[in-house]
Amino acid sequence: MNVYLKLLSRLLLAAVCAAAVARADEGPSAPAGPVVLPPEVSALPVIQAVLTSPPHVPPAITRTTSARVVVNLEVLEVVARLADGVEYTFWTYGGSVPGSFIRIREGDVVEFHLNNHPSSKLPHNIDLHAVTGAGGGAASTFTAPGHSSQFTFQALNPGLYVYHCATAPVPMHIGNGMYGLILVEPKGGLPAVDKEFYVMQGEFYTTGKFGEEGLQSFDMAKAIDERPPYIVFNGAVGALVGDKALSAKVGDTVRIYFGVGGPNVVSSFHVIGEIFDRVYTEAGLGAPNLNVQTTLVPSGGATMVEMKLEVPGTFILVDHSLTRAFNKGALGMLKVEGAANRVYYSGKEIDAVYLGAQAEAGSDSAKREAQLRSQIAAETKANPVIAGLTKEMQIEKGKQVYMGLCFACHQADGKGLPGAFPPLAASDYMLADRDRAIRIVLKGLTGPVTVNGTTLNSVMPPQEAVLTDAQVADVLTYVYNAWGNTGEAFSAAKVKAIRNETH
Ligand code: HEC
Ligand SMILES: [Cu+2]
Repeated sequence: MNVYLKLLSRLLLAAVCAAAVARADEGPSAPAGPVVLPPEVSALPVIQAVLTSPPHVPPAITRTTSARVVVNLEVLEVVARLADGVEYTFWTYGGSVPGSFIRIREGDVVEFHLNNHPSSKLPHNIDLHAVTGAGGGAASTFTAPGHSSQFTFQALNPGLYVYHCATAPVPMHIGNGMYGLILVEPKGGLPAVDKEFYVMQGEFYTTGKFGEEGLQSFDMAKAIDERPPYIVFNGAVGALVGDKALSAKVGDTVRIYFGVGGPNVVSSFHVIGEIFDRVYTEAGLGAPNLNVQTTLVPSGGATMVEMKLEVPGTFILVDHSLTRAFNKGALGMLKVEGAANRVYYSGKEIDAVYLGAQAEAGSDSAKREAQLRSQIAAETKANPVIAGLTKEMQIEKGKQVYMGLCFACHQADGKGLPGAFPPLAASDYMLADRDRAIRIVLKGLTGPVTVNGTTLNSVMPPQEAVLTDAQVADVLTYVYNAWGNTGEAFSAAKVKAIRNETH
């Protein structure tokens, strides 16, 4: 009959039979009535907690005394996008993955309400790692659809803590998105920063492969084998890219509250092109580690990283176990605007490409470029009509960019690799739309793409942080004129216009 009732009775039975056995997943516990608070606690001001969905963080706490904080968290089962064309039934706290960010202060007495929406199909609960008490609140919050549970706890330890569902089967509830972060600010507060962000990594065990379209469901066998098709930041592939990228300005100090929901996979958290000035390892509030490149974050754990942004650009957040980033979705972006500091980073030195033995053709083309340069100089003196030579020059410069960057995937002969990288040689897809080609090089490409009748569903990383407008124009001029392709030269001005496009 009713799945939920069956499950509930199974849990009750398990609780009775195994009363003495410690369980990670907690079934229901009978309500004991509201706690009678001592007068000094009941005298505390009552404050309604501000909850935010990712990547937002509630404002810093400015009060200097404890409070009774009321948290109202709603459990919602929602169908939402996991990747382009891929949907998933997420179980959430507050409608988002990760769930709402909760911010309280050390010493606060929290009146916690867990409200399970009537449209839910299953009971849920919550285990907050910030709670000192059996199950972290799990048994006290076991809540049927259309019900609400209340319990009280005092935040004894400051820190950044994961919360998650602990209803059986626990890995399935977490694997469907039931996790989030609760920050317990220390009494003295945290150091002030200019921007704070909320990012969590978690993996999804879909029945279909990565990118397989349609509504996907949870695959328990894959979960047990720890073979997730998706490992993502903030609940979906691309949740933090393009117009959803995190944004800041040069000179800002940013803090990322980074957690791992799991249920299984740990993260080697790294930001490409930045160094964490401070890492509060495992979100412990002792002295931070300084000048860290990559920090390991356990499943069911968190960290706080802080970095001052010295130069503009797009900085890529990854799990540095990199196939997770480039093939499973664990990739986000931090876009930093402001004036360049070319001593810190001279992003425009276009000839500094190293060409290894594999890219011999590239170094020949460097020589050829030098020849053409002097030829142009000579020719310009005698003849102002130099258009043809400029295109040839762009082709040679573009070839160097190609041999330093694109060839690793699309191959030196432009034929790609079947099943992994699409061809650029005679690519009907590429040749059909020049602006789209510029956009792909700048912004990357995800989702299914059909080239010469063969469909691939992979990820091309964006190159906008790596290449100048001129380099993009040159490399496309090269690929549009190599391996039998023919096409006009691309202009840096056109690339610039597309780079500045708003979505
Ligand atoms: C890390 C590997 C990688 C690198 C480096 C890379 N690409 Fe790609 N590229 C891909 C993948 C994978 C796809 C297909 C993406 C998809 O299926 O969504 C792709 C797709 C494309 C496409 C559209 C498909 C086609 O064949 O017409 C173009 C054009 C393209 N890349 C050009 C470039 C150029 C130019 C560079 C160098 C500036 C480059 N790529 C660098 C992996 C890469
Ligand atoms: Cu649950």
